[in-house]
Amino acid sequence: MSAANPSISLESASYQIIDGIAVTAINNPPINAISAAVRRSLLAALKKAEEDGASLLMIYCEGNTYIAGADISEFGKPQDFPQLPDVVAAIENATIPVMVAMHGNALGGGLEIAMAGHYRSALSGTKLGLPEVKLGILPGSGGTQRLPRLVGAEKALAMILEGKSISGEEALQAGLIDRTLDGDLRESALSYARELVQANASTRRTGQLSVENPAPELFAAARAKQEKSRSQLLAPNYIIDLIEAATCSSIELGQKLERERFVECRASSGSQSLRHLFFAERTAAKPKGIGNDIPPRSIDRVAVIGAGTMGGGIAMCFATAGYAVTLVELSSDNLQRGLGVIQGNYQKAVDRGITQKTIAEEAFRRITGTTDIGNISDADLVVEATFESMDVKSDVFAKLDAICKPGAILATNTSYLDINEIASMTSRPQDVVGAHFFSPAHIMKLLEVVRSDKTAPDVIKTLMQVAKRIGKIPVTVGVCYGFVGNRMLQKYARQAQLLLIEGATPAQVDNAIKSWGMAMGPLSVADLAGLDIGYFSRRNQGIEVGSQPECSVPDELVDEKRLGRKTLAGFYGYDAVSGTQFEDDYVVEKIKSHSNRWGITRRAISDEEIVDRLILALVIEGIKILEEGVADRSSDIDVVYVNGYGFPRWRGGPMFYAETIGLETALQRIRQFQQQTLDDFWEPPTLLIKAAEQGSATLAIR
Ligand code: 3H9
Repeated sequence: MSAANPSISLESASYQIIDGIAVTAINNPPINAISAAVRRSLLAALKKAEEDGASLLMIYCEGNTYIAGADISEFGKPQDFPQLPDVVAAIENATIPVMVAMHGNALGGGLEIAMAGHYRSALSGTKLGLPEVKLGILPGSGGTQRLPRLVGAEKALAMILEGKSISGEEALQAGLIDRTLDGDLRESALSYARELVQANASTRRTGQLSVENPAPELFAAARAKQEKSRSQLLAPNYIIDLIEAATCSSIELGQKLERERFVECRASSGSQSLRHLFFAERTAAKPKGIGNDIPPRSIDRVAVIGAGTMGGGIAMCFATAGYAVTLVELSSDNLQRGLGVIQGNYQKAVDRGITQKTIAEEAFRRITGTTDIGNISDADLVVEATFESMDVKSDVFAKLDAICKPGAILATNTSYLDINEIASMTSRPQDVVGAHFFSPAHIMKLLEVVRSDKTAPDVIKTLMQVAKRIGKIPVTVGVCYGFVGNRMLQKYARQAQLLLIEGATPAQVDNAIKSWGMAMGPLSVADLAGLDIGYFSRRNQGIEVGSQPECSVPDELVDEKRLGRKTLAGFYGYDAVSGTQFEDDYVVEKIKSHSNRWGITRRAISDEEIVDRLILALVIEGIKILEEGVADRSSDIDVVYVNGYGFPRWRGGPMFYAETIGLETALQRIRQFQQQTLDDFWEPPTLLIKAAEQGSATLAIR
């Protein structure tokens, strides 16, 4: 029999004495983030437990997770007291032992609270980590000082620099926790608490431990790796400094330095961008007009039509996530080739240590190949990934309409084609939707979910949920040529071509934008994709060969069979043995001759102009997309760009970047380009003018 006092409420927690043990349960759904109310509740519980003469304070959380971190929505706003470092210090210096019981996600400030406690326990499936670096910050409440004292400098460095979580079992082995719990969290934690009391467990202060001497080269090697990664964020180097400081300084000194660095990182533009994306990605998962009341359809069996590069990658996404997949190809040869590529990709993942062999083999076994499209009549979701031609896709969708069971979702992976037209080939346009994956589909995170005029809301809801299950970041977009990402990319690529004709060289354009932070330059991207892709796309749009300044150079390169990297010649030359890219004088001379052809006097173009022309082209097209309602929100466009097009995360996406430099500044620069180029493209969009006139900091005005 246990003697329990009635439970009392403390703002965001409950408090109860059970058998002389003070038990406090934090309750701040959905993730028990450390809000000001949670901080106050923790201090109140501690004070009360000491006043009540409790033998121990046990802290755990209600709901499906322990504290998953500080409340990031409070960052950038005036902070309410007490601050987290004060709460953490009070817990460590408590006069009675404090035991923390964790489950779900024990992250960031949550783990920092636990490390300040004197005993730590966790359900086996708990994920424990300090992921702050992913938000451009560092642990700001003693994490960089206490983790190395518990698990050693090397493990702490790996955990904090990568921001990856470890399991309860691994945490036990590493010395981060003292006990794994099983079964009911509260009961299991209470029995551990009773054990501690019976054993007269004392207050053990992590801050008084010292860090075992790390290998001498540990920090130099970490700095060298960091240097190579060319990260523009402040946090990684500071983390290395702080863990090094933990090996030789007192906890007080270490924490003082940590706090200073934390505040600096939190205010940095890099962290603001990453926090913007954190919320943007979660908001994008909730398309406008698709409420919680809409039930999703049930998806078990998936079919993919086309076993080429895209189809194979898409099949892998579903199979890896546990779905049974039927892969359809026209000929047995193509099917076997496609299955071979899939198997090879799984093997590569095993060789690189990304997947375990058994998991990869199980996933591959979930894929069944067939050349008979009639075999997919029981599929709940079909993803068509055939050749990008309206004729081919119309034919496939007419067949699907005849074969598939009622209610099956029919998705097309088209990049450019009109999904309203594809849907009209069926008697069930409400079930037709776009599922635009990015290549390589089994790796790239972005999924554009394209809503046609008639797509039913539950189809969108289902696809958004399935996307999350297969590890994608989905964004709902409307129908237009190229949807959001490729439509913007075309304007960006066009500026790159015009810059060449006006005076720049391929390497100058690419280097300028890469130094700014893009993963690759537009001309290297064009060479990698193959110049023939753009060539055929222009012909499909009825644009005659070489008929415009922005396509005369690439059209001529294709006519000369310079198709890019695959032919070792494109905008660049490539070394036949090493594949190394180099600026090719032949191409530079060709570009100059095209400048002459168009009557353009070449001029020196600054890197600043190159960057502004390219990025503001994205911004203009993004704003038009917003005006037309093709994207629900400007933050959705940012999510598309950082996850699908190599836009630097630490700049937050093109729309956030425009807001960062100021909409008035963006407008002025666009007007300069309008005057300078006399190109209608630079006509400032109404939404931008309105936002700038109103002095708005964001594009979220209507
Ligand atoms: C930190 O701790 C700093 C300290 O070192 C020092 C301080 C002095 N704050 O992701 P989900 C919301 S920094 C506010 O969809 P899941 C999220 O927006 C923090 N809100 O669920 C969403 O809201 P909504 C270190 C947050 O199950 C809802 O919760 N910690 C926060 O897929 C559900 O989120 C981290 O970086 C937050 N910290 O994944 C962990 N976290 O429903 C960040 C979530 O309105 N969080 N929300 O859209 C995560 O990684 C995931 O949310 C988690 C759950 C794995 C916990």
